[in-house]
Amino acid sequence: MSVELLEKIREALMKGKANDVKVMTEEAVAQKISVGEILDKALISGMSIIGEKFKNNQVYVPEVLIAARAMNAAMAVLKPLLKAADIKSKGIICIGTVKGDLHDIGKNLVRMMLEGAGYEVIDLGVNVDAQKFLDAAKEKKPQVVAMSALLTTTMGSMKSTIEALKNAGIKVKFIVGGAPLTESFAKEIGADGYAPDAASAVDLVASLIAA
Ligand code: B1M
Repeated sequence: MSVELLEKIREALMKGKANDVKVMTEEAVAQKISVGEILDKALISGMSIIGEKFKNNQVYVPEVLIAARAMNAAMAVLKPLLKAADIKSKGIICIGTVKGDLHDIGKNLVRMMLEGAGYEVIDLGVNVDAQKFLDAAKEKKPQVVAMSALLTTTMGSMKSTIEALKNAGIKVKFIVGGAPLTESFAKEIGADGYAPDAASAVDLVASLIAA
């Protein structure tokens, strides 16, 4: 019975049916299915299937966004219980679109996929300068700082941000992404990793945290 309900939640999440996901998540809670089980077997697993499909061009940005919206609807039900159940997040990530850059659709996708995978994500927004990344890193103590850029003219901000945090003695992994970026650019500026898409960003974060 509970397995069936979790499967139904996962299916509805993948179809982006936010209201159904919310209602069934409430039902699962009422049936005393643990928060961890709802997360792992329904929500996170549904989002990771969507992530894989997105990576393989089997689904596109709109499908990912509506699945993430459904995920958020379920998370609103689970959040108060997460604290009570003392479920630990897999890690803390500070994410932002770099200084001078206002593009946030890709960054938001990365944030949602990371949240869907069980990370606590602090979203610093757009046009984030080095000082703001530095302040957030000091305050939130993330394992990973994640930067997005969509303009060739703003990619340079990534390098200055990495330098500013390294010079301040902050021990954190840096990942970068965004349409104009490449793996070799990421290496050149001293980032720990580059991800071409949101699902790969989740894999990258997992491997960096595990290391
Ligand atoms: Co702008 N824009 N835009 N724009 N815009 C581009 C990027 C551009 C390529 C269009 C073009 O000329 N063909 C061009 C950049 C050229 C360049 O520098 N090479 C451009 C320009 C020039 C500009 C302005 C300068 C235009 C102007 O005003 N003259 C201006 C700049 C404003 C600013 O930022 N200061 C501008 C403004 C805008 C809008 C505000 C109108 C709007 C942004 C709305 C918003 O984001 N809220 C906009 C849009 C929508 C685009 C396009 C059309 C779409 C971008 C997008 O959202 N893609 C874009 C052209 C295009 O890409 N076809 C364009 C969908 C998104 C899911 O993909 O962001 O690549 P993407 O994210 C992917 C991956 O890159 C990766 O994962 C995501 C999902 O797989 N990824 C990461 C992204 N961040 C990551 C971080 C990671 C890991 C992976 O780890 C941290």
